[in-house]
Amino acid sequence: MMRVHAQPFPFELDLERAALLIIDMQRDFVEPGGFGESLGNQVEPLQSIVPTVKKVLEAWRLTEKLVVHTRESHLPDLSDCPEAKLLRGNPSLRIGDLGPMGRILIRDEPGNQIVPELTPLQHEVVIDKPGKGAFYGTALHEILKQNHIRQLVVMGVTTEVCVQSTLREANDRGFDCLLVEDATASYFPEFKAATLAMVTAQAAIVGWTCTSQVLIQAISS
Ligand code: TIU
Repeated sequence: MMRVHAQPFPFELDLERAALLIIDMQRDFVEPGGFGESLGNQVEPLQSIVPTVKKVLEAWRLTEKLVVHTRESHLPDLSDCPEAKLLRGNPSLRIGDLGPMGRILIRDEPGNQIVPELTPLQHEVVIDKPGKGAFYGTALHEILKQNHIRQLVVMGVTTEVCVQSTLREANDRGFDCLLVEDATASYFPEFKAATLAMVTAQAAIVGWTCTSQVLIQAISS
């Protein structure tokens, strides 16, 4: 066990039972021309965390513990995309339309790949997920159980959408979650701040948050 300085109180990290979970650091959200921009968002706040996510990932890889990457993606025939999701809003490009990085949010298209700085290693787990939460419609829970995981260290985008949905799904399944504050981002800074506050409120009702610096210090010691 190692004690990590965290909000709302220290997190007792048990590396033997912990996995690093990186949510949706895909070109579709982080780079211009993808799904995120098609919804009317500026991608710069998401781009700005890539070096921090990379630093934590590199420190975690040295521990040789489990790494899981997720991608929000749909099958080319859209059979796993509910009509409500497909038709929602008034985006400049809909899911499945051809954009500058291939078909928007479609599995294996160039825009659906994890950004090159964070490319998964061969042995790392990659979960393709049709929803915002990483547990819905995926094998994530089974994989975590097989690896005897009880704690999740979470990074990625966007804080209040896929990250928060995943934290809540994980929390209900009995995982203790530690969200890395400067390794998560939203298109809306006020939504990121609100998410960090609501996750840790009420004595860690959903989980804990910490900085990348204290996490890296803890796992590197
Ligand atoms: N739109 C938005 O903020 N997020 C998503 O659609 N997906 C994820 O958060 N990955």
